[in-house]
Amino acid sequence: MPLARSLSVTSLSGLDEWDEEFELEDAVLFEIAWEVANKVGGIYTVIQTKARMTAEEWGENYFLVGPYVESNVRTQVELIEPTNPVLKRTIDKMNASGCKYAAQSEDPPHIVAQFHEWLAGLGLVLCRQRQLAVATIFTTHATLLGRYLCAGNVDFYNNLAEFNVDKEAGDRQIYHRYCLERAAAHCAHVFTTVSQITAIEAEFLLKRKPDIVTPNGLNVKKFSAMHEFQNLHAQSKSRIQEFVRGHFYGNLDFNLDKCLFLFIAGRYEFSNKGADIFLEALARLNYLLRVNHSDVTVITFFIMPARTNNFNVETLKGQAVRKQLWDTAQTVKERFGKKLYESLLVGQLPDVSKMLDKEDFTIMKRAIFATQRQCQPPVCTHNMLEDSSDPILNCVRRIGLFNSSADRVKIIFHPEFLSSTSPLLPMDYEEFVRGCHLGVFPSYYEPWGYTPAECTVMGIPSISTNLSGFGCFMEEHIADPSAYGIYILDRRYKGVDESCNQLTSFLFQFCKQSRRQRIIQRNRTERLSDLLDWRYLGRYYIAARHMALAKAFPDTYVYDPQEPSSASGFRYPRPASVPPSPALSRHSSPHHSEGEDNEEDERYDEELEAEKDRVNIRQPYTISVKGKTVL
Ligand code: G6P
Ligand code: 1S3
Repeated sequence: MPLARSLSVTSLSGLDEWDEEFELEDAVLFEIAWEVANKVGGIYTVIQTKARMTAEEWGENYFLVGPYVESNVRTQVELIEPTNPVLKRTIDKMNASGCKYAAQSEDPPHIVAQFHEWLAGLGLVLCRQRQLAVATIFTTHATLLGRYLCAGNVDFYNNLAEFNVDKEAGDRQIYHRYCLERAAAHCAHVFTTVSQITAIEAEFLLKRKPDIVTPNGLNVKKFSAMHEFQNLHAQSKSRIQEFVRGHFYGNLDFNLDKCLFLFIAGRYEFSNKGADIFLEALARLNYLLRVNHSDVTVITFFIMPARTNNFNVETLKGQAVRKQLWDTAQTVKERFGKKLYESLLVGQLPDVSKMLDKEDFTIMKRAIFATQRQCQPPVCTHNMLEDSSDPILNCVRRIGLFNSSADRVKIIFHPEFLSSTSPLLPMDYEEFVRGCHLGVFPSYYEPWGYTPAECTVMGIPSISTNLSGFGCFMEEHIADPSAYGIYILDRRYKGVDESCNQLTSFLFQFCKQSRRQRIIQRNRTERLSDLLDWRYLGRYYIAARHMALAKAFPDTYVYDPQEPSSASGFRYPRPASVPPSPALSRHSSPHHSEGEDNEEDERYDEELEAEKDRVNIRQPYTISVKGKTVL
């Protein structure tokens, strides 16, 4: 029995809503990945954030297949009986035969199956080897060999064409996995990857050029009040400040209101993720801030999971001391309030000099005594299992950034992902990002890079690179990315030292911005979120699926790619309202209010919308089903 569904595609900002309904025939979509309901890294985010949009398109005929991990099933999966009879039969047969390959049904639907990464790729190779009637897509989010080569300090991008891939894979003892990845890429009807830069890498290392690039999107949360995300920044920032009060107890000799919170987060690949160059740039920034007598303090968080043996005592003690000081203040406040109340009850103004008695002072002195500290605030929040060989700690030792009073740049290495149940910093990742001022991701190897994308949709500026999929994508779609708080570091055409200087300069310029400039910049950053929404980027996945269906079932589906035209892409114009550089700021008056900033920004929003209307977005392909053009 053929199943009918409707498909609706909405383009960027709903500019040209396409809502024609058509029969997608009896097709079923499977998406297979190791990270389905199993968080390891970025692929989980791709699948989890895209699921809603894909389910809207495919309804009950969309199936995600992942590993059975009991704890994940309990927390992330709702167990139900399949309603599709063909699928039910298949699952029953698989169950009965111990999960072996089931016999074909008499009335098979058109199946499209998308396999992510080499781990799932084995299924694709077997589908093809057994000549199953399945339209297959293989998506690689990074190449195995690329990741290994980059981690080994190789001049990767200048030597892409030179690598003897078999030998390199063999030398790194990943030959079997490499072969699987390459076989999946070659067997697939459609081969995709997440960015242009990884497409080039795949062409050289896997020897197949991807058919289509499917950039990673996010679910963009829209608030009814336009500046709600600014309020959230202020709320989350105050919670980070609370943590900092505890961490730096006894050494709080800097102005918390003039503190900027920077962070890097992700898989702990020291040089691939650019932690090496970031630390070096921080050392240079520290020097610049000191010699320029800056009153800004930069607190930098490294959130990268490593092997640990829980939190360390000094870090926990910091939060305990802070809590104790807070409790003491509350106790004294209550005693003070009681005396004040008694005095008012008898119609007298209180004698302020007698409001605090000896006991109050004793309590306070005891609390202050507890804040005395013989050591500097710790760099690392946890006991590291490989402390002496840890690359971040070793680099910190070399550059000497030990959180001393003289340093304007402080470092906090939190070698565990954040959690709202942590006794130290009880915030989840999203809350933490919102409270920071700048995300720094100077990666050398980054096929896409969700971290700067997540910053963008939350209105937090970020630094990425022109070697990351995200950085290249933003460069392509924004006329002046840095004006929008998207700083793109040149790691492609510059040497390491030059890139490091550029990074230092980005950081130093950022530190020189006034609060008002930061607020305006955050407003601009947040405006880019439409660009990263699955509502727009999901169309590339749709195209990949139709391309695969057309290749596997040419009698039913036709896919007709069109020549790209200059009008096919939207580029955010340079913001005209307020210059991004502190030197060019039009308002020097200290009385200029945040309200005025917002009005000015709203005017700019209108300009931007008008520009979006002018530049229409075209589909780069058409799709027809049984001779009828549907897209
Ligand atoms: C948001 C809040 C403002 C606050 C500002 C602080 O914009 O709405 O009330 O003053 O954040 O910005 P900053 O960059 O200094 O953290
Ligand atoms: C990969 O995860 P990673 O951090 O190892 O896949 C992600 C999702 O496509 C991508 O954002 C990231 O760049 C890749 O490196």
